[in-house]
Amino acid sequence: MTMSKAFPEGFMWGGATAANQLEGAWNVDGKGLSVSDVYTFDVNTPKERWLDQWLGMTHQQVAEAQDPTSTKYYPKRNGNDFYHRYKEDIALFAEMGFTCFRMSIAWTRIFPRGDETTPNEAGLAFYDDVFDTLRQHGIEPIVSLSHYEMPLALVTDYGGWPNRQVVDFYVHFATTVFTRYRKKVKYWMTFNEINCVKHHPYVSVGVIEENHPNIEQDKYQGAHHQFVASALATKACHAIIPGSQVGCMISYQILYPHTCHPDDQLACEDAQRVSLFFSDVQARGYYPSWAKRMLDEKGVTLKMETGDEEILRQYPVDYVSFSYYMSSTVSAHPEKLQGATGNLITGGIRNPYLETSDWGWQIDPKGLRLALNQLYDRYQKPLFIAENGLGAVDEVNPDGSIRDDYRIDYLRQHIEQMQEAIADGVDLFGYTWWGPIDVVSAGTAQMSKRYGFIYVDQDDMGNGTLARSRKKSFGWYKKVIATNGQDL
Ligand code: BGP
Repeated sequence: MTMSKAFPEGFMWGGATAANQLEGAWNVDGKGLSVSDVYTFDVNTPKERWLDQWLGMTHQQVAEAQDPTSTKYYPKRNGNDFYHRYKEDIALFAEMGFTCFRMSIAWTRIFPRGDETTPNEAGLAFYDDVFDTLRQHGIEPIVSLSHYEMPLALVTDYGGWPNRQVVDFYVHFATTVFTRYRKKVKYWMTFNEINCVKHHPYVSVGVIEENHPNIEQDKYQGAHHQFVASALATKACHAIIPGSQVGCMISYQILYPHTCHPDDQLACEDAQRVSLFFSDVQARGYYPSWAKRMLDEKGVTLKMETGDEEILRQYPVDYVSFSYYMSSTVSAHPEKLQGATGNLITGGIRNPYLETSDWGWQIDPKGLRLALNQLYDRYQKPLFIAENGLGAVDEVNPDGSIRDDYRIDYLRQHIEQMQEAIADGVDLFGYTWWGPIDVVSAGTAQMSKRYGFIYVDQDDMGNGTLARSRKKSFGWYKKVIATNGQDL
């Protein structure tokens, strides 16, 4: 048998985005406020505290953001103005040869508060036109139903996902868009990075952490409701759109034990379980054997309704998708270690064998091969890389060119490892680079943390012409797609 490192025919190449980081037009055509629209950006925050701005949303911030006279800067409200420029942007994606495009529907364009019965026609019409434009260019849309953007009213008036009623609101939203777009969208994802509730319960399950008596209880109760909602949405999608494919989406980092001490290995295994717990339930259709102990140790007692377990079992996802940016190192005693990076996402421990991005994310292409193998072994379901990318500060030369060789290197190395994983036997059917056009960063709300092949002229405070231009990586990715991953 000859080993092939070729990408399968029909492999899907493209880019990934989220409505709240991209669209702007936050109060246009009937859109309501989402959790992401109230995220402020304070330029004076020191770099190592950027993430905290997002993690530590307070009740006061949420209240201020609803005050129309507030003068604070809310970067996600601007996005990069895709709402008005999508035809131009999609034409640029088509020029690169994209065969797919991952995007999300802003729930608040369809149901501004989340609890309405009748959808907002203007919101539905906007996505009709986006999907039509994509299809005219031969680009397959892949749509996330919820990418860190639930309606704010479901948080303020209902307490977010810990409230069971939110399951019904979500399923009504999902069913509405499945019905409307049944001829236009075949691939769906139910929740973006569902396992990130452990880092940021506010945007994930709509829970404000401030002065919270038992946040773990709310995080996992909210997650349980999302599992049920995801299963019910999968059921509805299959009924409404024959041949549709519904996936889960997790944030995945390969974890290495800091040393070969068994305690570090155990800590590593524990950390991985906390992460994979979510896709275990969604892909296998049941809670893993160790879930009870994990939840007990967190002081969580889940409330399940009769029939929930049956729903999970009957409607698991069709495929597993994930974001992959970096790997992390785990120690049983992180407090004793020197050299912590201070980056919450990387767990605070530097891996001496890896380089980091400017934001401390540890770049590890071989970790992607490991991730693909681990997830495929575990689930035996088709895999899709929903996000991967390098956030960097780009310099615009006087002639307007941007030579982002660092981005090309990152991409090349990760594609090589995808080839290795495919040769290992992994069933990988697509890849979407995060932020193919510069968008507002999810974690830092900066515009200057850029991932794009397409540059957007806008700074961190929203100044700029919003003009689009091609970076060097634009032509490079185009060539990769044209050769189905052979010319790297
Ligand atoms: C993922 C999110 C995206 C995205 C990306 C990069 O966690 O799903 O929304 O933005 O990370 O993160 P950041 O924008 O913070 O650099």
